[in-house]
Amino acid sequence: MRRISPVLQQDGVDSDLISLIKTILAACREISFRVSQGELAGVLGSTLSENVQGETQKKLDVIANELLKEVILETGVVKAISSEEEDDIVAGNPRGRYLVTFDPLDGSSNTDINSLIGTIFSILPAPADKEADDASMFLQPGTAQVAAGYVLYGPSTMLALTTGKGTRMYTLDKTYGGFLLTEDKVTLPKYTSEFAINMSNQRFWQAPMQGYIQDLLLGKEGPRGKNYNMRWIAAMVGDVHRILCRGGIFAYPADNKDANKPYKLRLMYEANPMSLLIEQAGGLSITGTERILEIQPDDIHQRVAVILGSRHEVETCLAYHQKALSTN
Ligand code: AFP
Repeated sequence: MRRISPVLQQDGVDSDLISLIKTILAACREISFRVSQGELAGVLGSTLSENVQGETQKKLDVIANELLKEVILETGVVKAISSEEEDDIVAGNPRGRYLVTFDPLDGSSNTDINSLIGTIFSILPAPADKEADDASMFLQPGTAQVAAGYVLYGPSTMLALTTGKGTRMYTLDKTYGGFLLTEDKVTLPKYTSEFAINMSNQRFWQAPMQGYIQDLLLGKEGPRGKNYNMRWIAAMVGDVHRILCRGGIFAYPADNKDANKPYKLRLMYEANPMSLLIEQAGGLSITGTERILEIQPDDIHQRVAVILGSRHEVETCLAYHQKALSTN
């Protein structure tokens, strides 16, 4: 089985980028250990970082954020980081070549029930002509990402990673401490009969989404002519992992539950990295009107509607949205 470095070298990935990815993964191994300690995490402390020793009474998402921030900034190749857990960006080395965005613990409410959670990260090139504390550096579309991935803390700890040459999966070998390649070419089936959506929001969705899901629920007797199954993990990282493994469609669409917050998921920390992983595996990722990876961000914490997964199913969902636009 192959370790991560030779695989990335074979893909021609820059050596600084390889060491940055490996540093992120070192932090994720530590998070994996903490997560596996469950209720004991606050009592037994750390294996990696001296600085977070003694601070372990904090919640796991705060601990994960601090670990990632600390080790990423220490690499010297990162100009700034932006985290879902931080209001502002954190400046690093002014000459650093990369920017890193991350959601340290996606699905953090699942920690209370010992269910799936994960770390999502995205790496962008750092513009040379801007100061390290200039947040506008991060306002690049998802197509600019040089790497994106997540580490899923489940029964096994798994990494899904892309550097633009397909999506690969690795499994953490806890006996030797590294990630080993376990799926060289993740390929999403084009067709699916499984969907993931929080159905409790149904009455708040816009008409095209209402119509699309209604037709899935009608099953064999409806226009889709087949029965659909539903899954919802309440951690995007878990739902996307299932889709990368066996196909499906995931949606967190716009809703009017709260007029000030029509979307839930974050573009830079969730939607962009997941969209790159999905597209690199042959799937599609859209908002309902546009390709997510082409969105020009205007704020580091901006939120978007997300519809991603198996190509044919996402195209079908898109057709419901386009039909609504053309009849309006
Ligand atoms: P948290 O990380 O705050 O728990 O949110 C997770 C998440 O953003 C995403 O990972 C899930 O798909 C979604 O929220 C779940 O949302 P619901 O609360 O509507 O189930």
